Amino acid sequence: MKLFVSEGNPHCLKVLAALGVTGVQCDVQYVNHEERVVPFLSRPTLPALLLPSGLHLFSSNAICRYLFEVSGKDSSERCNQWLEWEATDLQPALLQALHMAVLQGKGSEVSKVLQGPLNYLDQSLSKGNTPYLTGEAVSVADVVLWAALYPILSDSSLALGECKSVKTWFDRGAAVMCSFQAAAQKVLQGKGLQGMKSYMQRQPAPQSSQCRDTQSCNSNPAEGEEGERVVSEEEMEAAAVTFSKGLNACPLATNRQHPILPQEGKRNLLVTSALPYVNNVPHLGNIIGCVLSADVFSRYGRLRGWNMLFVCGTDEYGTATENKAREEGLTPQQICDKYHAIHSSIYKWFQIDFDFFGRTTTEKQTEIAQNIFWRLHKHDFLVEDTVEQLRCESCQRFLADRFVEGTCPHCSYPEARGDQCDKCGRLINAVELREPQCKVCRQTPVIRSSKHLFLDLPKLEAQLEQWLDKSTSTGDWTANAKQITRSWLRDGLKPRCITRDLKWGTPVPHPDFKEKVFYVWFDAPIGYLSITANYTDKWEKWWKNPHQVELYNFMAKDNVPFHSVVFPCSLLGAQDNYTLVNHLVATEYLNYEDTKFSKSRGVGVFGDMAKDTGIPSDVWRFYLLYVRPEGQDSAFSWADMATKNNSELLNNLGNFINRAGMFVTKFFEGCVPAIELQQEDKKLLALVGWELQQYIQLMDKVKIRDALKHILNISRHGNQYIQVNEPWKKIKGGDTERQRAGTVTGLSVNIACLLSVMLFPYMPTVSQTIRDQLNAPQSCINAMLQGTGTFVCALSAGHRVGTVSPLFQKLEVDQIEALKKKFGGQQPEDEPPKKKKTAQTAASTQPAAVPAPLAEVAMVNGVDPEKAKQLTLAVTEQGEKVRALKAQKAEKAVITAEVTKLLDLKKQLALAEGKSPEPAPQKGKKK
Ligand code: B3M
Ligand code: ZN
Repeated sequence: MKLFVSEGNPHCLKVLAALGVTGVQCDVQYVNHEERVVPFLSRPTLPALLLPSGLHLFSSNAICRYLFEVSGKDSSERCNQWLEWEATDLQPALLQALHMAVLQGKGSEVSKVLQGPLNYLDQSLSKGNTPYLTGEAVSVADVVLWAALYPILSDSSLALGECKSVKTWFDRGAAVMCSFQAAAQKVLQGKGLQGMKSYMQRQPAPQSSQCRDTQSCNSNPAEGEEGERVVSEEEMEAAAVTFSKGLNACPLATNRQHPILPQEGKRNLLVTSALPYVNNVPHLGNIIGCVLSADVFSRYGRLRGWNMLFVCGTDEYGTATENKAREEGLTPQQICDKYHAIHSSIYKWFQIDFDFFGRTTTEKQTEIAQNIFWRLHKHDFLVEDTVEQLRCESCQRFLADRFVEGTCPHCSYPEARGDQCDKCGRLINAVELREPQCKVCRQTPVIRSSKHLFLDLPKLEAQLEQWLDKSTSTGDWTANAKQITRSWLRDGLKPRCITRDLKWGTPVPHPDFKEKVFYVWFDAPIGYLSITANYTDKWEKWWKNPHQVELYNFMAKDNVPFHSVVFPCSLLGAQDNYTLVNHLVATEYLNYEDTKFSKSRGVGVFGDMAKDTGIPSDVWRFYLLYVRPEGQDSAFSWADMATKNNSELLNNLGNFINRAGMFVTKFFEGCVPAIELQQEDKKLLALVGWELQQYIQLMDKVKIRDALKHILNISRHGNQYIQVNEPWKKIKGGDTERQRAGTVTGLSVNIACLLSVMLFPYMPTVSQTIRDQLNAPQSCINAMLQGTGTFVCALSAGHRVGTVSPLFQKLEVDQIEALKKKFGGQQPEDEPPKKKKTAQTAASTQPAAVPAPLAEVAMVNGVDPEKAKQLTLAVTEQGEKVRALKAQKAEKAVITAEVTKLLDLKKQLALAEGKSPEPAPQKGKKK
């Protein structure tokens, strides 16, 4: 058994204490915070206990309980209740207290946050009248609570009030846990609370105290289960005052004038999204990861009044293009032209509002890439070396990294690419792959040597680290971006080859390397610069101006190391005052239903097909952003898309906006009635204002998915307000009643106007339609998103609205079923098994020289022992994944998707074993 812990992590104290008290034999290994000990979790989780069975436990309380059980002490029901309380009541308060004490220097306020739980503990101890929590002896509950409270209670500088029983209990524990205290010293590095600083800095900030105090925050407010937020009188008055100010003082929205250049005294943001490869059609996962996320943020930034430039373009060089050209019988240039146009039209349909969408095969690219090359050369950051390269004799060419697949030398993942392993994330040199295969013909390539140029990353490492420290601590890097970068640096940097034996690329200008071109990953990021240069001659004002410009890079997580390590090294080494990334925003992966998108299997929705579904572009955007893989992998699901469309867009958002507009039309002849605010209205204003603030805070930090939920919260508040006030009844009453109906209507229609603004980054067309229907003044767009958010009355009494009509349409079950079928590809079991040494990927496109699929030969009567072996492994792995997700209390949709995958794997396994795929009858069902 092996226990993985890290320094500064308070959860590790608990498991070390349990280890000390139980005396269980176990290796303890200290690892870095970011170490991904449990390989299938998308986030590092420490502590983790590796069991002899190979399974991991990674909830600190579960580990403690396990250690007690191993030592023969089963935990009682009472113990379990305490553990539950620790996890749900004490931990959130503790984390907040630690956050305040360690990061905010607010030690004096810690007692406020902890008072409640400590009082509860104190009363329970004094009532229980036993030395320990559950009786006469130390139990797992004592150990867990004791260690959880250890950092706080052993710090005498924190005044924690009178909790006599807690104090006696804690001191008693100290005597029992003497062996643990040495471990605690180690975890906290003898620095007490400050020993947790670097750990705490990496944690998301706990819920705000405002939120906690009212006891009403819901971790998933979008589900609408929350109790009411309690709003103070002051909040209500302030909201009313803001609202009444109206639009007057607000600046007018200005149109963009190209070329956009940095401006003195403004926030100048340069936004890029990863340059999509030109050789294929992007799928929904590509779209949400890069261009759509960047578009939402750019649209938002423009509303905020920031000076934004959003550039992107197709990544056109490299073997992938050469290959595609061969497949389609076109020249590489023709392929680029064809697919560049396809990409452009897809993004246009998705309303991606680039300031400029260029491409990498331009003269500017050659000029800038060669310039950077010569600068690196001059400053001595290039080294020459002879390399062994993989060459496929049957295809008669050197294999680019992406065109070789094999087993990862680090983690043994069988489908690692020649440049990177998708499982452990490490970068690989193609020749290091075990059992390499040419991806085109599946033959084993041979090794040949050739002279190449390398970027001397080790020489740039110190400079890089210094820059990274600054960039990651001052900018908004997503957790995965930081983690991937750190794990990359931890392994130490090696020189990286920047030249290739290819034709289709930017030529290497050095006379000794005349026949070669630049490696795409050296070349492509320079595309950001050259594309900007094709947009404006003054491109250097963006790219050589780090003091005036903030750079945001959007991408999927597999692109991170090239943007955080390799490219910054190129620019640092070139020493020309380049603008380096300040905010690296990386998404996790989006799956398709319960599987991966796959062009070859026809699985998933690709960009060019979305418009043929009849579902509007805005609805696609909404749903993709709703499930944006922000922080963890997520899945596109047709059924879920229909549900979200019907419940959130139609019943919640659309319903509210439509009702508000219709009341004005039907009850007030199309003119906004006078608004006379009462307490209840002010309360609504405060609630709406709060949601707006949350939205702004999240959007500022590029939490696009989270921010969207606050828009939906506002319309939920609005619907409830209308429902309670029933303007359709009041309009038929006496003067006071009619006036009340007027206020409710006036307020609602103004909320609809606010919603149109907040929706603009997500659903630009719907946003405009709402404003058209309400005939809203153009200036309202910029007005509401100033500062921390200002909800003002934009449609004042007497304002005439336009023609109001429904915004959304229901997605029907049969429609969704049909779409699901259409894009589902072949059933997995119909597909030839993906096996090593079989022609597969290119079977349809490379008719010549492709051997018959061996898999079919090896199968006898459908029984395929080799496949069964692989599937058995896959079933075990998937089973663990499902258990882990359940333990993490992951989202239901995510769990369901993984369970479906598991069932499907089991079915395939049964088939491969020649059994009937019917599930075995369930034995006594465990509860
Ligand atoms: N074309 C990889 C990708 O689309 C690559 C990104 C280049 S960004 C400079 O995943
Ligand atoms: Zn080959």
